Amino acid sequence: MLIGIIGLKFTGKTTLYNVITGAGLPTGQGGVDTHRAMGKVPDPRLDILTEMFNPKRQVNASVEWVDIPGFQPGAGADGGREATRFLEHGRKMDALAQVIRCFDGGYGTPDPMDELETMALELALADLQIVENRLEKLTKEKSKMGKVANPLEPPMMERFRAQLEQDRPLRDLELNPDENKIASGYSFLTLKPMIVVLNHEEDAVPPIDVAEAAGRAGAEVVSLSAGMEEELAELSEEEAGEFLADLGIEEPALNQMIQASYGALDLQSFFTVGPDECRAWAVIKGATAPVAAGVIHSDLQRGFIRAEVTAYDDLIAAGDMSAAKAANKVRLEGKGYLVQDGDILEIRFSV
Ligand SMILES: Nc1nc2c(ncn2[C@@H]2O[C@H](COP(=O)(O)OP(=O)(O)OP(=O)(O)O)[C@@H](O)[C@H]2O)c(=O)[nH]1
Ligand SMILES: [Mg+2]
Repeated sequence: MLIGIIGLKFTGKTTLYNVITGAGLPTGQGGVDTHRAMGKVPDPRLDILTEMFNPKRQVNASVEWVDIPGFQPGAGADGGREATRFLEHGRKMDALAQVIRCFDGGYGTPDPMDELETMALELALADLQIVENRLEKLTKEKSKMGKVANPLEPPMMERFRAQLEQDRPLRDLELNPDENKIASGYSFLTLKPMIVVLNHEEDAVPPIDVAEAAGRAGAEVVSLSAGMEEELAELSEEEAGEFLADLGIEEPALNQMIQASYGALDLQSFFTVGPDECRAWAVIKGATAPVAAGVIHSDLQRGFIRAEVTAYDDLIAAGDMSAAKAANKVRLEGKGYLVQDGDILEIRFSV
């Protein structure tokens, strides 16, 4: 899972990236390089399972974060190149997180609504260009061959154009599975799951109107203070926790970013346990047991027979696996079973 951190210049992207990856990159320097780092997904349930099963290793799920250089709208030829570069990076991501500056920090009065709208426009224009190029090609194809390869595509692209011309994201449109398949071939930016990060001073109230506007455009909204949390990196975990609690901050930036990412990508967690490893995995909500098995290994999906399923809460209530079995909390489920968040799975398979 690849999440790209995007935004205008000096909004705190690299600061946030440092907070969630511990990378320690210099900030406030207008970087032009892209950085990537894998980050563990913290999950207290997995820590408890590890205590219970005492395996050789614990393997958390992971997310890869990408710090993408910011862009300056309307910055002439050079700014134009920069904008293109940021869009090219963005297309490779599974989800985008736009950081918005809600602090002054010596960069002038913040205008979070303007940043939100500027980015929405930039992404919509980039997608519109693809749609228009495609429509042009389809028109040529039709006049040359008398028809197009996929008759679903021209009306779909027309719909896309109408949507984008109103600066609305493609994410808002209802697509049927066939359309989704066609659209997925184009890496549309406004079709990607979106997180909007309101980066503000720790004692400030994040702008509610911007949060609402972002929510209406289908984004997950996070509000945090990257600058303040970066300073906490010098403290011990315990001291940092106390500091956040004093400020009334319940979830540190990393947890908020993970929750928003899972929300935007519609993911949930399941676990596998055993003497070798206790491990957390991410799978799309609504996935069947074989699809979840396929996240572990394609053989497990291909040769799926059934899954032994224990709900995390049932296991904790029972105390251990044999007590859960005795209490009939370990169920045998077939191919149609829909995996639930927190399920502990053991896949029976044969290939
Ligand atoms: N006051 C305040 N300053 C912050 C906050 N977050 C980041 N900053 C500061 O804002 C400046 C810019 O931060 P960066 O993280 O470098 O911004 P960026 O978005 O990566 O900038 P570019 O890579 O140039 O686009 C730095 O001096 C940070 O210390 C915050 O929450 N409050
Ligand atoms: Mg930066």
